[in-house]
Amino acid sequence: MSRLIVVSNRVAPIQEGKPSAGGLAIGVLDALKETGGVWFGWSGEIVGESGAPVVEKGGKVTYATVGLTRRDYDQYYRGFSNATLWPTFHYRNDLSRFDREEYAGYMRVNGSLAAKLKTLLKPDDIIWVHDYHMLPFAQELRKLGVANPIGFFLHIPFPVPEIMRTVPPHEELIAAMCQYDVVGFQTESDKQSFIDYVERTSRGHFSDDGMLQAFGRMLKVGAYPIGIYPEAIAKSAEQFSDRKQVKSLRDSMRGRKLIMSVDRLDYSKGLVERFQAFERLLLNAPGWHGRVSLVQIAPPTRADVQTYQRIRQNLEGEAGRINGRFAQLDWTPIQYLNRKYERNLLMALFRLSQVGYVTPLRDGMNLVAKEYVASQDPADPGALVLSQFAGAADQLPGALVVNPFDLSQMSEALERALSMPLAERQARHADMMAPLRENNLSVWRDSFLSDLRSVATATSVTEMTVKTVKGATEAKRPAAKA
Ligand code: GDG
Repeated sequence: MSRLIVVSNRVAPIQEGKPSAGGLAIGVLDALKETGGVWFGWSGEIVGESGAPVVEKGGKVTYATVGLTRRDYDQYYRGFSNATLWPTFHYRNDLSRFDREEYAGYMRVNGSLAAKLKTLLKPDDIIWVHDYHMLPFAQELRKLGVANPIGFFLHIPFPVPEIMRTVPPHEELIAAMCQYDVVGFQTESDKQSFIDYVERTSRGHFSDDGMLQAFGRMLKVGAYPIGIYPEAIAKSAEQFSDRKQVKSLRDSMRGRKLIMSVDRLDYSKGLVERFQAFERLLLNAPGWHGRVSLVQIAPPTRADVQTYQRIRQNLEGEAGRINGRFAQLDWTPIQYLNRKYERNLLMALFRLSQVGYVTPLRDGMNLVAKEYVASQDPADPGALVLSQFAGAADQLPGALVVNPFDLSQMSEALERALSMPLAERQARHADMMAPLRENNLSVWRDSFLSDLRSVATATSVTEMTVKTVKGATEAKRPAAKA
């Protein structure tokens, strides 16, 4: 079996089982731990000069990491990736900026990372690239003559063409994405947005077999919703329920109901709106005063990006204002914890709570929603209030689906979730567990990689045939468009 090379912007630290608070790291590490392979990307360090990859082994996974210079970090990571692509792909083009030098830095870093990866590659490796930091990575590898199969998975939403076109080099980026053999999205609607762009703007053609013809290339385009391992999560949630911190929270609740939210601190997660909808519940239904608390865990990420400093201040302000308005001597309505917690502890806290409150304004998938469901005690499960703009809403039929821009609807859903009878909670939980089991993380990985392997084989067979017929001597795989 060929070696799997996973490429992502950030490689999680080598201590196994301790990935950073981020869906990509959690998904990729879990997927790699089973199959083994190489994980290549940025070490998280800023260095004077970026050198050759540092290679270390951790269990079945080989970690190959490189540092970034301050200039690379500012232009590629903070700049074009997180100040242009991230907001735009989350439909926040009001927060997006474009700077030509940052874009040049983004392309340069993709080129230099590709050159570094090339030194580690074997001819039969298959390469799986992840996320918006690396849209042009295959194009850069192809320029260097790499002919291996290369797939790409986008963890975040892909915007409709009108939004995509607000990124000035949009066509270059899409042409670069078409250098992959498989391009995967979280949902059918993200996939459709990409196809719409290519068909309308670049005169591509998508056929029923999932193949897209565009920019002189044939590639597979599909939806591969990322999953979790629900059984493992259920087990750790149960085991960790005895932990001191869980018991002391349970004791401090003294029969009060608990609404749990966990998100990286990010404007796409709809935290302010969520607090305001909870405030509306307290306003409209005073019977809940003293009987329900919202615990929001929000570990900081990208703390040096200015927009993230603003959201933090904003959120602290809102939590303070709402608590000031409603708190009683023995009751704090919102507990806002701006730090990271151990993963198993989070799952146990999910299990302890009566409501999971997951209301992003836009989200690729949202693993927290799936983890919340998997953590529940099937005999007495909590209810899930979930945004219609999370990819997970397509897959969790038992959730109370809300529009996070409608505060009244969210507060009504909270009240309904808090009062939901046991039989309904059980039925909804069972409805959600079935698809979680069926489409677990292995299914996500295996279906993507099986498409990548078969497209790569089909393409090389077609090319061999073409070569034989024409007697051509061109490279095995079509070269990247310059
Ligand atoms: C991106 C896309 C897509 C959170 N706080 C802590 C902690 N977490 C863990 C959660 C969950 C993960 O981080 C967050 O995953 P999400 O999917 O909710 O969101 P993103 O980080 O934005 O992930 C997203 C995902 O990629 C996967 O494709 O679903 O749409 O944006 O697993 O539990 N983990 C620990 N401590 C915390 O305080 N240990």
